[in-house]
Amino acid sequence: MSQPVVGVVMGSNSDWPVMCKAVEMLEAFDIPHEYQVVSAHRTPDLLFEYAETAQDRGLKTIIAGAGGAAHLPGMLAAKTIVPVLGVPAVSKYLKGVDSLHSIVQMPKGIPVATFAIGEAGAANAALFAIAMLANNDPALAKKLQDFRETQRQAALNMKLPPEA
Ligand code: RP5
Repeated sequence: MSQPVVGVVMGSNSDWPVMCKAVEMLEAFDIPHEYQVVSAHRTPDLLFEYAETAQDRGLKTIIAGAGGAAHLPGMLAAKTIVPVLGVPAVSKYLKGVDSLHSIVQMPKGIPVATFAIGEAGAANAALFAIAMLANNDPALAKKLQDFRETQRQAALNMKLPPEA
């Protein structure tokens, strides 16, 4: 795959079942990407290095997923001007509400675009990254339009009540 333009990071491999939905979406759209574990509290030096090198390495967006006291997206955003898209992971005890509040409540000045808790948030973060890239890529914009059309047709074909 060519030079990654989207980086997907997560605080733990336990976030993979959620964050793989972002990776799968990027793969479906043939977006050059990379993914790895970067933890704000377990590997803070790696976090700094990742954020500090992101722009020079060609990343246009970073999708960051974390759970609990989810400071990974905010800390990345503090260290790079590459846009950070935050995905709240589903946490064991508070079911991701803690993650959501941790990520969404960034103080003014250092933004993190925050998505829904869990798989929908991960997939939508990827779609949002794709939409930003599509601003300068007509072929990708067409793919995104086709994706929307597929969903439109699926909704139009829905039967009620749903079949078991
Ligand atoms: C966060 O702590 C991770 O993002 C994960 O959601 C949560 C729990 O991590 P593990 O204890 O499962 O490694 O850093």
